[in-house]
Amino acid sequence: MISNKTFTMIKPDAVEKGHVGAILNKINVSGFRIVSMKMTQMSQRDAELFYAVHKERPFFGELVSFMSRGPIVAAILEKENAVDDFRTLIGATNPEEAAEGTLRKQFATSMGENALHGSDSNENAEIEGAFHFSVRDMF
Ligand code: FUP
Repeated sequence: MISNKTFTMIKPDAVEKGHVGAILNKINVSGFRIVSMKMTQMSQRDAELFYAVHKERPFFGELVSFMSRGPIVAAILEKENAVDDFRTLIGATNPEEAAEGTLRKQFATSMGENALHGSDSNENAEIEGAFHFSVRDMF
């Protein structure tokens, strides 16, 4: 079996609403193994760096203030086909377009406050995982 890794954040909206346990359970029963995990809060600069690819977009300021307004749960997850399968599990960026049974359908409230992040490629999964975790925290 070829396992690969993805990176996720349970975003401040979902942490504030007490959805961490339910989200982690769904991730586990969907077959993902937790490689690394922590609760942390991103500074404004952390969020600007993490989302630098979006810095020219009109929503960048809101995205940075949202992602730094409270704690998140960051995790590296492992599974066969992890990147694509996790994006299927979380659903579309806009929760109104997210399929039934997806985490964003269940827990997101808007395009901006959409409960979870999931890496969009193996390369970005590696970069994003390394943003939050050192090798000694990968199990
Ligand atoms: P996704 O890959 O589904 O997380 O979405 P993107 O990488 O396109 O966007 C990253 C984050 O920017 C989203 F989670 C929410 C925010 N965003 C907006 O607030 N408005 C938009 O029009 C697009 C994205």
